[in-house]
Amino acid sequence: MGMLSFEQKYRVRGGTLLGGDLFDFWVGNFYCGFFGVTTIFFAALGTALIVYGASMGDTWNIWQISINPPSISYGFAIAPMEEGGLWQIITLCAIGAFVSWALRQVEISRKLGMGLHIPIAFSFAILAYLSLVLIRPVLMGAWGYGFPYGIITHLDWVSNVGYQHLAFHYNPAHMIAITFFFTNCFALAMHGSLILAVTNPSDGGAIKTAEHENSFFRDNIGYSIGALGIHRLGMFLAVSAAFWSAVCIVISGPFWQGSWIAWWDWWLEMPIWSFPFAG
Ligand code: 07D
Ligand code: U10
Repeated sequence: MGMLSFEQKYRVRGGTLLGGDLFDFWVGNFYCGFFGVTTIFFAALGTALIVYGASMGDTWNIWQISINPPSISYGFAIAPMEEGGLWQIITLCAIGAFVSWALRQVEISRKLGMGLHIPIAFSFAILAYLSLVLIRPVLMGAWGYGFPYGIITHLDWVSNVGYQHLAFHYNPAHMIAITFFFTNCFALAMHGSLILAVTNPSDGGAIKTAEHENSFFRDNIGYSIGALGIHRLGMFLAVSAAFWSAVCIVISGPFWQGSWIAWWDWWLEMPIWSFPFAG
């Protein structure tokens, strides 16, 4: 059972979105709930279909296994199993499992009487996934624009789509997404190391307090965002990284074809450069 004293108090019935009392119970540490059942259903079915798809392929090499989307010529049709139909069902299972997981997070948050920050943050990860297998394929006109489910093959897909736009580093939304990912990494490194530093004093030393945490950053960079603030910053950076990732791939194809380098021509074409006095 739970490790924290308050769990006995909050491990109560209610707060469910669907199913009422039916699945309102725990299995050891884990809350079940209606969406726990649907998560397990979709995840198990999807995983089994991936293994089935691998068995129909020509390799058991973990790096080479790939479940490919249908060819573009199928458009939005349901493809035969071995020609992308499997990918379509696995995609449905993945979406079902991810959304179920988010809704299970909502139910647990409601039971605990806390905010919905966790399911909201996870929803941005789901959005990024949906941008690749649902939003962009729908805007482009075929399921075949989704990425293949394989370790090497999905990397090949990223490379191919990147070079279709000549130099993906010039995609402005990709730039912003990367900046958020790297800043997030930096912030988490600072936060993790700060927490380890204050909670692991030298032998016989006392564990340090929030005053020390604030003082460290004030002495070092002249500013401390605070214990609550660093978590708000972390959520903002993480959610923004996923959001701008979704934007960067949705604009590539549906809203901008060709080179991302050429997109920056708007700068060269600004009338200010052709003013008479510009020399
Ligand atoms: C999509 C994950 C969602 C996860 C969910 C949960 C399970 C459960 C359970 C194991 C968003 C999944 C849960 C499965 C499993 C158990 C127990 C998060 C997602 C729902 N790029 N690029 C990105 C960089 C280049 C290109 C994103 C860097 C090249 C294309 C990110 C570089 C070219 C696409 C990023 C770089 C190129 C991207 C990916 C450097 C290739 C995309 C992260 C340093 C020649 C993709 C929405 C992401 C994208 C994407 C970073 C280089 C092309 C910002 C740092 C120049 C085509 N690139 N890239 O999306 O935006 O996270 O996807 O060079 O499609 Mg890029
Ligand atoms: C965390 C946390 C937590 C907190 C926190 C934080 C993690 C428990 C308690 C911390 C988190 C934040 C503060 C959040 C904000 C962070 C981000 C958004 C991430 C990105 C960060 C930034 C964009 C900020 C980056 C800022 C930097 C790198 C500071 C730059 C500083 C300088 C350039 C000055 C460097 C100072 C030096 C070297 C020493 C002192 C020097 C001076 C005062 C200058 C004058 C110098 C002299 C008098 C000495 C003579 C000069 C010499 C010898 C040469 C100097 C040469 C120079 C070029 C300066 O988990 O919760 O809450 O808060």
